[in-house]
Amino acid sequence: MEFNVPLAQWTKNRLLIQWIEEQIALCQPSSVHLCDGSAEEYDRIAHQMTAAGVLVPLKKRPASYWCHTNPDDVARVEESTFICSKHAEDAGPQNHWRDPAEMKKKLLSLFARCMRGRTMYVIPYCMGPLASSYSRVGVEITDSPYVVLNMKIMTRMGQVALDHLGDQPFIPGLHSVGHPLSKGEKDTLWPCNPKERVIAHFPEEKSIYSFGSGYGGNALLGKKCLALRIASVLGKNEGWLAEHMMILGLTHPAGQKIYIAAAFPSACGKTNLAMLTPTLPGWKVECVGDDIAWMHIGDDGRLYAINPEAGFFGVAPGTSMKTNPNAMRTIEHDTLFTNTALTPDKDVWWEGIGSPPPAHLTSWLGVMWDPASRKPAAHPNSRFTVSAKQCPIASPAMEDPCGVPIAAILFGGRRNRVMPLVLESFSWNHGVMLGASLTSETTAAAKGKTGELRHDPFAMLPFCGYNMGDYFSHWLAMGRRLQKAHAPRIYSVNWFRTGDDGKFLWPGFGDNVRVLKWIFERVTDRCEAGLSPIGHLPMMGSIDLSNLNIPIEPLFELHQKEWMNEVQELQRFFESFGSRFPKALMDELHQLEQRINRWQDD
Ligand code: SAT
Ligand code: MN
Repeated sequence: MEFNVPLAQWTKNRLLIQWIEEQIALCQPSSVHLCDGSAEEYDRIAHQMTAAGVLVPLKKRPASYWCHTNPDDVARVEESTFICSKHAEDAGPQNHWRDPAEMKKKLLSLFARCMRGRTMYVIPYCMGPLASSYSRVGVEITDSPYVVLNMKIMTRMGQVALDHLGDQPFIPGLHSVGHPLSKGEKDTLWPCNPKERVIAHFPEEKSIYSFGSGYGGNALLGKKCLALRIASVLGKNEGWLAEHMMILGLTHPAGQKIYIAAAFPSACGKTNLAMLTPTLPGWKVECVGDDIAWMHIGDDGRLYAINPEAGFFGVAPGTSMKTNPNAMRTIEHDTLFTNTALTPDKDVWWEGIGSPPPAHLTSWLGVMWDPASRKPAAHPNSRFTVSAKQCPIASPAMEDPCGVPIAAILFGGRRNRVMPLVLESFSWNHGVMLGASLTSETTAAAKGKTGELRHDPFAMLPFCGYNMGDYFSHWLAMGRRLQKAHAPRIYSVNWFRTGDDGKFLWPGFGDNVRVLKWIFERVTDRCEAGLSPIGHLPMMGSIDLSNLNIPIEPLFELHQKEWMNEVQELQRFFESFGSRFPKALMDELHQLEQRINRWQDD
């Protein structure tokens, strides 16, 4: 077997050496590349992929590339994602469960000789700042050079991760595109195996196996697989939280700063919120993370969050100088674009970029785009991969090993009705119920129909590695451990309410700072709130609407009937967790129901 460096020289970690040797014997690659994570390594792989026609270098953006995937490999595949706990009840009704022994058998046959004709890459990576005791090291073995480039951007990868690991155990992740090459067979631009896709997690042994897809969360195992599904199990066992949340710093014009964490389902605006350009003068936002938060209780009884990632894997369509100028500046160079459109002068283009499509555009399918086809030129789930360091408003706290203290937690989804613009919970437990109640329209981030309302508690439905009933209990338990005076306040927000004409009522993006300002004033005890049956609402005039000419009332319109339906639907959903659903949360729902029944609709 040909190695780029001798294995024993690359690492002294015996567990790692043994695991790599076993995977080589199983997958039978033609060569092995042990990653060091250097810039030279990245450039060398990018050049090889360019020579093979997989990557197209961009003329307008230095050190940036465009690529497009197999049309059957464009998003996360939830129906092929499994939690393989010993007992089905431990995976919970929200997960697809498989018996671990049976799944292992299936995986062994899928992975047998699956890397023939390919290079096996071994990627050690650290999730979280290198100096943080909260960080975790994973090792991903993959036959996809595209995965190597993405992991280099998204994580602290290579030698630094090996150093952090030392001789300790790591979280193994085996990944293959599932497309071995026989002698002389020419590779395709995007090898994958849509018929045999499996993304399997073993929460008891803490391991990950992914077969058949090379895209995003299916293949970059540090992200959803480790930092959410496996980490959620670690968090439950060890007393912390792994959440699908962005983290931002918000500074008042007078200088006081707070940190906010916010959970929204995939492709619902976490990145845009995390990089917000405030439309209110004097306010400042800094980005700590755009997708995942690991939160621990500090010695002072407060909740601290780190961002385990080092980069952004952001949705391209809709990103423009108007909606997210900081993201646009972040992706000016050293960026990978996947499934956007490509302009004839070798730049990227997507729907909502803020300029009309140029003539002779290459679509995400790699062919000349026909505007008359009425099909988008960029795939709705097309993405940019870029280092978080490039963000002009990246928070220096991103590297803080202790994380940032969280003052407020937001839950939001796409709801065209029912949920008001913003709502503050009465208590921690009521806030946990708001999280558990999160419902949102499906987006292109996952395979399947878009625009359908579904329950997505805590925006974790596809990402919680264990029974969600237990997960709710864990949140309640965390609340009991937090010092009452310092526990973050919990909010529900909804930027997506529409009027009778179907148009959004709220401008969103930079104007969301108006809602953040109200939250800032609430958590720093600067303003009173009004009581409603569903929670605390802003008093008339307390959302700053200066220089914004919109009526605010429709954004807070509540109808008793709609809320009765909402409660009934939530009751049905909560009951689906059976005895694993915490009684305290059902009590919260019943109290809400009583308040709604007593409520006078006006
Ligand atoms: O899981 S991905 O990383 O592909 C994107 C998402 O769904 O958040
Ligand atoms: Mn996400």
